[in-house]
Amino acid sequence: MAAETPAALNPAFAGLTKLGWNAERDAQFAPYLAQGLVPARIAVEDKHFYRVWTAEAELSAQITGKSMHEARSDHTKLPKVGDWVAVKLVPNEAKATIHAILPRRTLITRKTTGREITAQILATNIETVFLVTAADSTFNAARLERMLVMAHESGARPVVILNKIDLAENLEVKLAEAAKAAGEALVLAVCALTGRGVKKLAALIKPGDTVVFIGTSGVGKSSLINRLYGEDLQATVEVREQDAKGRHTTSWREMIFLPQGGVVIDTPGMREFHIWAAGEGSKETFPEIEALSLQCHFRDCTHTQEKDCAVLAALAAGTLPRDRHESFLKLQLEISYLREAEKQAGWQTRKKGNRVAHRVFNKRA
Ligand SMILES: Nc1nc2c(ncn2[C@@H]2O[C@H](COP(=O)(O)OP(=O)(O)OP(=O)(O)O)[C@@H](O)[C@H]2O)c(=O)[nH]1
Ligand SMILES: [Mg+2]
Ligand SMILES: [Zn+2]
Repeated sequence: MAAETPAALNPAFAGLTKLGWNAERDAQFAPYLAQGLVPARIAVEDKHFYRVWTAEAELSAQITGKSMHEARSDHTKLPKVGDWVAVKLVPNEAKATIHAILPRRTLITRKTTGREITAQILATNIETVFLVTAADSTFNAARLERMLVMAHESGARPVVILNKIDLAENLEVKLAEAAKAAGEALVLAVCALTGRGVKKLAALIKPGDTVVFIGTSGVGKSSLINRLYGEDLQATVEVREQDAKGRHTTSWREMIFLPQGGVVIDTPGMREFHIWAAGEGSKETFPEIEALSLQCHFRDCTHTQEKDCAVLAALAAGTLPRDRHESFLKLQLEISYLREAEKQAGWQTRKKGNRVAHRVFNKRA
């Protein structure tokens, strides 16, 4: 018998495969099954209240007092949107308690704004991160680069979405800048207003996939998701509130199941992006600089003033654009600042958790 034959799925959980459940999850869940718990996925998170999806129903859920206590010293232990969890059903009520979180295959974090450096998990167990940016006057290639670093660290595939192309001046220039920032990541120009490019976007989401939309407020994340969904999403999801400008702004993270298959996570917009635990992400964002640096004389070359620096040589020869080098240096500065702040805040354990998630993902890929 072929060793590759996948383990048979527990038929009771077949309803979860469209949400990404698989034989690996089945195996992870075995000990909880023995305790009479049921698998579910976190669909909505609002403070300590959750909505979860089981194979049969959508339930409201809360974590146990014990988990709440444990999470006080490490809030990565709190369930996040996208998490697979083990829940105990409350008999005769559409309620459950969350007892455990299954290992996170990928997770996307950002540094929260404020004086303290803390990582906030935006979503977990995602295949693709759509980094949405608008092609209007708010377009900013440097911000896109920072978003890409964050996405590369998540373990998920990043795709750059340039929305609002109907409002773009010099679209070609912006597309070129986006492509340069994106490196090897795909760049898609779309318009949520007219639906242009949305078919191509939809084609990137396969049944069983989970994708997340990330980007600053107002770039059109929810509008694009509405397009992907069809017409009735606004009626289905009443988790929006109107801000002062009368605009619908997403107020919390939520999972949406697309009729054509695939799960989409909408996130509230953020004012700025910061890098959390950067490292590998920077290399992937600047692959040409990474390639050149292999030829630098010093292994720890900073590409600023060293002798026999291949990056500086490429810059002098004009084969490496000056603005790419500048973006790279700016990013390094930001990373070193964050590392220092991180060290002082004693966040090493959290970083370790992050790396484990990468490894699990890479092994699977
Ligand atoms: N002209 C134009 N307007 C768009 C397009 N996409 C979205 N908009 C408008 O931009 C505004 C913001 O769109 P949203 O979808 O709410 O943006 P968001 O990214 O979800 O914003 P937050 O929920 O606040 O993070 C709305 O008024 C949309 O109608 C587009 O392609 N072209
Ligand atoms: Mg929104
Ligand atoms: Zn160098």
